[in-house]
Amino acid sequence: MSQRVANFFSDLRRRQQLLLPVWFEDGQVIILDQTRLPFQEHHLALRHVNEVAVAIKAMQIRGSGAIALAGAWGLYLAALTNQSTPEQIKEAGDLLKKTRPTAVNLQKTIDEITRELEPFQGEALTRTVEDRVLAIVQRQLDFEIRLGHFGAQVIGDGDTILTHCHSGALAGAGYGGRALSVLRAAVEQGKRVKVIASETRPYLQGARITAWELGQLGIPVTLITDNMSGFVLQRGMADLILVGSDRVAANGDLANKVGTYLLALAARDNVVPFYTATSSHTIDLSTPSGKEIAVEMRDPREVLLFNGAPIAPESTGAIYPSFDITPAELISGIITERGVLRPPYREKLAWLGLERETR
Ligand code: RI2
Repeated sequence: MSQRVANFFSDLRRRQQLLLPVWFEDGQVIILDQTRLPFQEHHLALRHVNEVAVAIKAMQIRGSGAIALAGAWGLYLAALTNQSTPEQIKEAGDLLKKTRPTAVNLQKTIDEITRELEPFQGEALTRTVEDRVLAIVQRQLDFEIRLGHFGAQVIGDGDTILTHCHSGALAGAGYGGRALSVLRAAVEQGKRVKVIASETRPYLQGARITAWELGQLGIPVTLITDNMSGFVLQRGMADLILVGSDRVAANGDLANKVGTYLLALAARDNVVPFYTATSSHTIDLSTPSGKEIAVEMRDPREVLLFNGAPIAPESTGAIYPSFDITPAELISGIITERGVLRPPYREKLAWLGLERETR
C-alpha cells in the first residue's frame, strides 16, 4: 500500500466524528460488520476482492454509498495483486456489480474506476486505480457535507423527522451518508431535532443501525415497527419524512428500501412533506422511470427467519423485494449536493446528471 493511502486515512480519522464504514489498512479492506450492530462493533479484514463481494451480498456492509466505496477498495485489492491486468480488474468489477443491482452508485463507481485502464500496466495501473479510488472517497465525503448543508434548510428547529431504513454515515463515506447528513448539519446549525425510526424488517437497519448511529451523534430517537408509520403521521407526530435513495430515475421516481412507497402514500394523505436525500451520483439518466429500475430480489428465507429462527409454518412461501419505487409526484423535494430540487424534476435532474458527467 502506498504511503498516500495510509496518510489519506490518518487525515480522515483526525476529523471529528467520522464514522467510517470501510477503509484500507495493511493491504486489507477493513469493514465494520453491520450485521452485528448494535451489540458488537466487529471489524472484518478482507484480503481478496471475492471476499469484498461476499460481504456486500451478505449485507455486512450495506447502504448505497458504503457498498460503492467497499467495491472501490475491492478493486484496489485486485489492482495490488501481482501482475494484475486491466482485464482482471474489469472482471473483478463485473463480479462486484452483480452483488447488489439496484443501488446505481455501486455500478457507476465500478465503471468510473475500470474505464480506459488498457494503456496502464504494473505500477502505473495500480497507481491509476489508487488515484481514482481516493478521488471517489473524497468526493463522496464532500457530497455528504454539501447535501447536508442544503438539506438542513428544510428542517425546522424542534422538528421530528421520520426516517426509514438507515441512510447515515455507515451507509456512506462517514459524515452522515444522505438522510443523516441532513440531520447532522441541522444540529450543527443549532437546530433541535428528534427522530422516529422505523425498524425496517427484515434486516432491521432502522432498529439496529439508525438508532445506533443517532446515539453516537446524541440525537434522540424513538423506534416504531414498520406498520406504525400511518398512525404516527395521522396523529401529527412527525413534521417530515426523510429517506435515502438507491437510484433516482430520469423522471424523478425513486428506488429506496422497500416500505418507502407506503410511507410516501401515507405522507401525501396526511400532508406531511416527503424528502429524499441523494447526490448527483445516484441520478440515473439512462433509466427513464421507476418501471425500468431492476429491483433486487433477496432470499425469501430472510423473511421467513428472524435471528435464525422460523416465524411461519414450514410450508409458507415468501418474497423479499429489497426496494420499492416511489413515484416522483409523491416527493416534495430531492436534496442533493447542489441544492434542494423541487418538482417538476425531469429537467433539473437532467441538468444535474449531465453536469456531473462533464465535471
Ligand atoms: P443511502 C439501503 O438499502 C436503503 O435503501 C437505504 O435507504 C439506503 O440503502 C441507504 O441510503 P440496504 O443497502 O444513504 O440497507 O445510501 O439494503 O441513500
